Amino acid sequence: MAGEPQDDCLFCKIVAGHIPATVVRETETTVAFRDINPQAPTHILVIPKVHYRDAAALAAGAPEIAADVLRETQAVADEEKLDSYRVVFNTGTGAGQTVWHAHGHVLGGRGLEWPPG
Ligand code: D5M
Repeated sequence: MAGEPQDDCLFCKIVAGHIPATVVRETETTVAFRDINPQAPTHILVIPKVHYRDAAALAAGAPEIAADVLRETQAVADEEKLDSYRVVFNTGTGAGQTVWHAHGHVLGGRGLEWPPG
């Protein structure tokens, strides 16, 4: 069921503490941790504790938690002292989504080109 932890979900396992992660922030509804394969000096993932397959499903099913995730991207940027940064929600295989638990990438600490690849 949407929102319920999934046994086969990597990020649900991080939320449960069953897989280690470098957690930088945690709230009642979200966890932020460093990406294992960083694409910038700062590359942090902000995820909801509840399981939704992508950001759109999260926004539809739990809009208040989607707002929490967005607020946390700013909190992460503040903690990392980023005045410019990018938030990316890869949605769908063609966009590069590989983990099917909603997550926002916070990228910063270097110049970021536009358009992205
Ligand atoms: O982003 C999924 C991201 O998740 C990708 O940048 C790697 C990251 N990842 C995968 N496993 C881990 C663990 N164990 N810790 C931290 N980060 C991880 P996507 O947008 O789905 O491609």
